[in-house]
Amino acid sequence: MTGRRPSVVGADTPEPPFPVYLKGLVSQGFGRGSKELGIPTANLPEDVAESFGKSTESGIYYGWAAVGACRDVYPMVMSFGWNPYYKNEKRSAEVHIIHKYEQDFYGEELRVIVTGYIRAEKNYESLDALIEDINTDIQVAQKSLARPQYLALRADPFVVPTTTTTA
Ligand code: ADP
Ligand code: RBF
Ligand code: MG
Repeated sequence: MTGRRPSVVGADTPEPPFPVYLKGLVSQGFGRGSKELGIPTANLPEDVAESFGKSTESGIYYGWAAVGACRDVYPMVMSFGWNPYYKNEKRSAEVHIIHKYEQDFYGEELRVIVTGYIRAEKNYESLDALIEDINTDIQVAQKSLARPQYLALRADPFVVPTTTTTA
């Protein structure tokens, strides 16, 4: 049992180090089947994850995300943590965008504004428990992002490409 969790996290205005701006080409993950769980996670490049780790701890974060030339900005939840796959030498940053995409977007530019921290990473006894917590993370992100100072970042030029920008 995970118990009840707060439905909104973080101050009403993002506090340092947030907002944190991350950008990179989507790379192949570890094929752990996130998509099969209904929760695909797009991986940011390792060096981008490394730079995020300089100002933050491991855990689950929320914010805004946009892909490629598309000007639509969606809420996102991000898992940032040590990766056993690399014998815990590297941390990965995996972004689940809260939007239904018709196609994969490997190799495209992913732009993310991390606006706050949700919780620490946990070890789960079952996949169902993990999925339940991720679904709660998604609700927490949506509610937390509905505040004015967070909504304002959705229009930030960092995530919304101008019409003249080339990738
Ligand atoms: P991998 O192990 O390669 O990360 P996943 O099963 O986690 O595989 O799938 C991630 C890929 O799914 C992303 O790189 C992206 O191309 C695609 N994708 C489709 N919809 C989404 C979404 N809503 N959020 C994140 N990635 C998505
Ligand atoms: N994996 C964990 O082992 N513990 C976690 O607390 C955890 N939280 C996650 C939260 C979010 C929002 C997302 C998208 C993934 C999370 N994962 C967690 C899953 C992990 O990073 C990876 O996506 C899965 O291992 C893929 O099946
Ligand atoms: Mg993934």
